[in-house]
Amino acid sequence: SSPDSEGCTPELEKAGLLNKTKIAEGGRKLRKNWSPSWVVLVGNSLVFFKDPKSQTPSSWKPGNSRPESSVDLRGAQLNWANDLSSKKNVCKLRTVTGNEFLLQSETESLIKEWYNTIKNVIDRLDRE
Ligand code: I3S
Repeated sequence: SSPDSEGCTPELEKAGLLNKTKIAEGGRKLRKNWSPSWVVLVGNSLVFFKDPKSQTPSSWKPGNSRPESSVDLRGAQLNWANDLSSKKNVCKLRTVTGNEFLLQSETESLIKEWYNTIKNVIDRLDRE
C-alpha cells in the first residue's frame, strides 16, 4: 500500500473525461443535459469538475479547482444503462439519496475501465 493509504489524504483512484448528465435528484426525474465532465474518483467519492480542458490528471490537486458536484459512493448502485439513451456505452450511477447520473464515453474500453473501478469502490464500501 502507498505511504498515505492509512493517512488522511484520500487516494486518487482514477481521473478522466466522461460525458455526464444528471437524470434524477432525490428520486425526482430531471431533464437530461449532457455535458463533458472531468471526473475524479478519490476515496469514497466521485467528484465532477467543469471546464475539462483546463484539467489533467497531473494538475488535479485537492483545492486546485472547485468541484461542480460530488457523489458519495457508499451504498450506491452502478449498472449498464444503454436502454436509457441513444448514446452507446452508457452506465447509470444511483446514490443512496436517489440522485441518478448517466456516464458515457464514445470509447468502450474507457467506460469499461470506469465501470470496473467504480464498481470495485462500491463493493469495497459494501464490505466495510
Ligand atoms: O431520454 P431523452 O429525453 O430522449 O433524452 C434526450 C433529450 O434530453 C435531448 O434534449 P431535449 O431535452 O432538448 O430533447 C438531448 O439532446 C439528448 O441528448 C437526450 O437523449 P440521449 O439519447 O442523447 O441520452
